[in-house]
Amino acid sequence: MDQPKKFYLTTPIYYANSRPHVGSAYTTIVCDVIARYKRMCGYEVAYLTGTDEHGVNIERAAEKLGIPPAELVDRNQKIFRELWKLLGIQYTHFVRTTSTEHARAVQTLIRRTLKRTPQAIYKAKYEGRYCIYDNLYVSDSPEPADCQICGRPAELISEENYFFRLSAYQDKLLALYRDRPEFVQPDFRLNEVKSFVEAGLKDVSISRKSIKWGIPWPDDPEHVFYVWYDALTSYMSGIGYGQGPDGDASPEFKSLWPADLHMIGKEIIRFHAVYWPAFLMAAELPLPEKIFAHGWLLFEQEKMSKSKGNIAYPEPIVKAFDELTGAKVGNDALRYYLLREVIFGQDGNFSREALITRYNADLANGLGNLASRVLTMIEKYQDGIIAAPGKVIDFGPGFTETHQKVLKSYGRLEFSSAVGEIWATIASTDFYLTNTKPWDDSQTASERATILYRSAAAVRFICVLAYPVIPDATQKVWEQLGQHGKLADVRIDQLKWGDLQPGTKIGKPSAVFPRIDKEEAMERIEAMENEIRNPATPITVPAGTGSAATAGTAPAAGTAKITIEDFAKVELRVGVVKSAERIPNADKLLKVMVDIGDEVRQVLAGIATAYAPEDLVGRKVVVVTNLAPRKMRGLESNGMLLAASAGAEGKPVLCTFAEEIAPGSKVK
Ligand code: ME8
Repeated sequence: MDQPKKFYLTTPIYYANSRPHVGSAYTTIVCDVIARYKRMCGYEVAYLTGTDEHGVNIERAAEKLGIPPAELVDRNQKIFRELWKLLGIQYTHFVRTTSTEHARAVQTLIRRTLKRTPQAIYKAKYEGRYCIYDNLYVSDSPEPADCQICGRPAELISEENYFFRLSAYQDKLLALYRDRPEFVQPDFRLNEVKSFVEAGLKDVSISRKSIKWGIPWPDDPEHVFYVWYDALTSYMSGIGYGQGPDGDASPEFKSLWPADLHMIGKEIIRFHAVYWPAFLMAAELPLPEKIFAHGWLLFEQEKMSKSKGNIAYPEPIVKAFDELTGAKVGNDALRYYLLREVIFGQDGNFSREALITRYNADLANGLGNLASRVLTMIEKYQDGIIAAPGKVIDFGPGFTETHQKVLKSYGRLEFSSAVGEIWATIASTDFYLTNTKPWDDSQTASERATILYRSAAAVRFICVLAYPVIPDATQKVWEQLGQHGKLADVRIDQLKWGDLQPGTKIGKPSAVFPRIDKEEAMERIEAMENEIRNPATPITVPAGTGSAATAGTAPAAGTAKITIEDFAKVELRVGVVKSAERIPNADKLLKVMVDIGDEVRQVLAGIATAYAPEDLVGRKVVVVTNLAPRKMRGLESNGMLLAASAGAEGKPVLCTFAEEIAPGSKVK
């Protein structure tokens, strides 16, 4: 038997100084789609990710928290792994740059370089400006300069370092770009890289004396490796470089290297398309096949980034969708949105509202509705059996054409067009059903069987093609269609229409994408994001009207008892409503100004369905006054109004007082 073809794919390893946001998760999600697609084409895929755990920004972040860097990175790498698990990321290798294996690999690489190309490394004095937030040399002169990514002033660095003679690689790199134009993609990025190299290359410092938190230079431990030399080597250390019997490479490394694809974001292209090939050339190691630099996810028109603080986190989105629908849909919703909305390679705007809209329109009303229509009719009219079509139908070149187009788009990493093609088939199948009306009494059993077979075959076809993007729901529909096994094992490149067997008994139809209420979803996402931003919330307060009450954080009956000291942490005061108003585009929230004795607070309360704003003025309420501020719909809420939650619908009923009581009085 033929050995399966191998495909080795990497994401950048993530800085372990903070938790991932939607922008950073984007690279990993995209790679997971590629990995799943390649596996469905028969490849044995190795997919590497990991955490970048050295460098000055980690050292400083740990210092701020008063913990050792090792503890900080250990804590943070777990957050990455948990997130990848939540997002269903099927990576095969996870590198931590603080591992001994990785350190050995970095040292092996430099030793090999010193042996093969000794003139590539030399010692000299370095003076320049360096951004500690983006780990980037901003300028090679001591003059003050701001970082081109985050805009902050860069720090002055002056020390004796080991240098890599990058200047000697200008011609070799230009020849590489000329001979292998696919090496850097998209092509407009290749042009940027070429212009950069053509303008002349300066040697780069690849060690540091001022930093302790790094991998020691072999035989000169006063120096640690510059974090990018260290980090780039992870693509090799993670698959066994430096661990083999010959001191260089393990059998796994030999079978996987060079990588087929390094997927990265555009801001780190220089490191990957200029430095990395030069480092490898000097070590006389093969170069990766391809580097693809995707665009940024923007949030409010700016790059979503931890140094700017304009961040959306993936966990609240996924969990809010799952909780509100009672189904595992959040992961598919996020993946679908990112892959569909952003033209891969370009920048794209991220908006939670747009994500919810897409979910309802394309997933709930689109695929979910089509699958449910078809399955319900098969159950109703054919006792749950996919009957043979009444007449032999030519499935038509249309589907073959779609199949080819989708494969081509996936192959070119044009995800938005792949998804667009698949959804066009959803629309045309819906249209076909509406036109042929299998529910019409005038249909004979044979006519109906033809329509339902064709529609079920379309749903099956869609499941296979959409699986890399929305793996959870497609697997569910697959099973509901009575198909066996894992979609992951189906060969997407060999998909055939006729593979749907007449006589198949379908499973129980159930909604795979229940609709979601936009406002409720927004509130819940924002509440969970606030929890991430202000993790120190001492205890949660049951049944209130602020976001905590709707976040599903209220302890269920029977949870652990709290002490009186715990309760005393919650500051409750009498408030009197001074004014209240609706918030545009929010059906449930009211903006309430409430007098709590020594100040008038703005509190956002989810009571608009039960109270008219004008009826609230003068009302006495109970306010949680020491709740960390949180933002909802762009407005700050400084506290929470307590309310009971009535009936199955959870209608809010505000807590109030029958007696006269002054605003600001303590409630205990
Ligand atoms: O760069 N939109 O790590 P990192 C799209 N440790 N992608 C984004 C993004 C955004 N708003 N923000 C971040 C590093 N990314 C280095 C890599 S590799 C040898 C070392 C992407 O945690 C970014 O482009 O800053 C990169 O692909 C990934 O998140 C990790 O970024």
